[in-house]
Amino acid sequence: MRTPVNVADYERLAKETLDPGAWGYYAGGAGDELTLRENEAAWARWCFRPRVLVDVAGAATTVTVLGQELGLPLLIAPVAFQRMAHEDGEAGTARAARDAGTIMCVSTMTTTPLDEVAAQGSLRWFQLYVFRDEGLNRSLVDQAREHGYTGLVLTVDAPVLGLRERDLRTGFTISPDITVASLGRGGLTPLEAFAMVSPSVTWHDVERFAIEAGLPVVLKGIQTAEDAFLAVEHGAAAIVVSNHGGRQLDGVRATIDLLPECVEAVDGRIPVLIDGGIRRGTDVVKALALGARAALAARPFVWGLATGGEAGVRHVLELLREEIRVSLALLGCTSPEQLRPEHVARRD
Ligand code: FNR
Ligand code: LAC
Repeated sequence: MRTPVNVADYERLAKETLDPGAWGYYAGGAGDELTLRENEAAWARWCFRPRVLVDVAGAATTVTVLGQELGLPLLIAPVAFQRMAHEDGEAGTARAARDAGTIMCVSTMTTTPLDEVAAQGSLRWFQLYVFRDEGLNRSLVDQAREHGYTGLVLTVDAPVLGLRERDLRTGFTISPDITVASLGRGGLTPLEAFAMVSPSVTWHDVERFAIEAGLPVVLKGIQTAEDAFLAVEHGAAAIVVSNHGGRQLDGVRATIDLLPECVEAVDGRIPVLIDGGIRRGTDVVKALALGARAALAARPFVWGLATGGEAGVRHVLELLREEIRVSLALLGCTSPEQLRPEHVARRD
C-alpha cells in the first residue's frame, strides 16, 4: 500500500502486521459485536447542515478541556497493553500526543510505568480500574498525582470484563515479557488482570475519589441521562459517554445516540466527552455539534501504533486533525466552540 491517507488504511495495515491473537483483542468486541458495529455505523446517520459565506481564514481546531488547551478536540482514549502492538508502546503514543498537543489517557493496564510515560511530556490523565486492593489504588493515584497526571479517569462500565469471543477462539494470551506495570507482573491476560479489579465500586467511591484524589475525576462509561445526572451530583468533573468500544455489554446503543440525553441531563454543569467508533474528523465534528466538548478515540491510534510505532500514532493524529480543520471550515465555523446542533440533522 502507498502511504496511508486515513484511519481505514491504517486499520488494514495493522491487521496485516499484528498476529491474530493481538488483532482479535484490539479489534474485537463483546458477544455478537452488535454494539461494536453500531458505534461506527451510527455516525453516518447524522448529516451536516453547512453555512456558507463565512470568513474562515485563521480558523482554529483548539478546545479547552478541564482548563487545558488542546491542539484538537480529540484525546487518546485509554488502551491496555500497548507494547504488544509495538515496542514503542505507551511512550511512543505519549510522544505523538505531546506533539499534537492533546491528552493521552494512560490505562491502568499500561505496559510502561506511569513515570516513564510522564517523562515523554504529553498532557496526561490516568485511567483507574479500582482494584480490590485499596493500598494499590492509593499508590496508583499518588503516583499519578506525583507524576503530573491532571485527571483521574474512572472507567465505570467494567465491574467485570465483557465476554469477548474472538479471544476465546484465538486462545489469546499475552507474552511474559509484556508487563502490566501497575501490577508488576508479565503475561497476564485481560481476564487474569480483571480478577483483581473490584466489582463493587459504587457512587460512594466516586465521591470518595473526587474528595481524596486531588485530581478532577472523569467518569468514563456513562450511557444514560440518569447516570449523567448522578455523575454531576457525586462530584465528577467531566463524563465520557462511552460503551467501551463495544467491548463490554453487547446490545447497547451507539454512543452518538446516547449523547443528546446525557448532554441534556448534565445541563452545562460539567463537560461531556464521548468515544466509540470515531474514525473520521467528521465524526468528531458531529459529536461536538451535538454537545460534546471533545471526543476520544482508541483503535485508530492502536492501528497507527501497530503499523508505525510513534510515527504511526503521530500521523493518525495529523490526519484526523486535518479532517477536523477542513470540516469546520466547510461548515462555516472558525472554531470547535461554534458548532451547534443546527449544524447536523438526522439522515432519516
Ligand atoms: C480499550 N478501552 C479501555 N478503556 C479503559 O478505560 N481502560 C483500558 O485499559 C482500555 N483498554 C482497551 C483496550 C483496547 C484494545 C480497546 C480497543 C479499548 C476502551 C477505550 O478506552 C474506548 O472507550 C473505546 O475503545 C473507544 O472506542 P474506539 O475508538 O476504539 O472505537
Ligand atoms: C479492555 C480492557 C482492558 O477493554 O479495558 O480490554
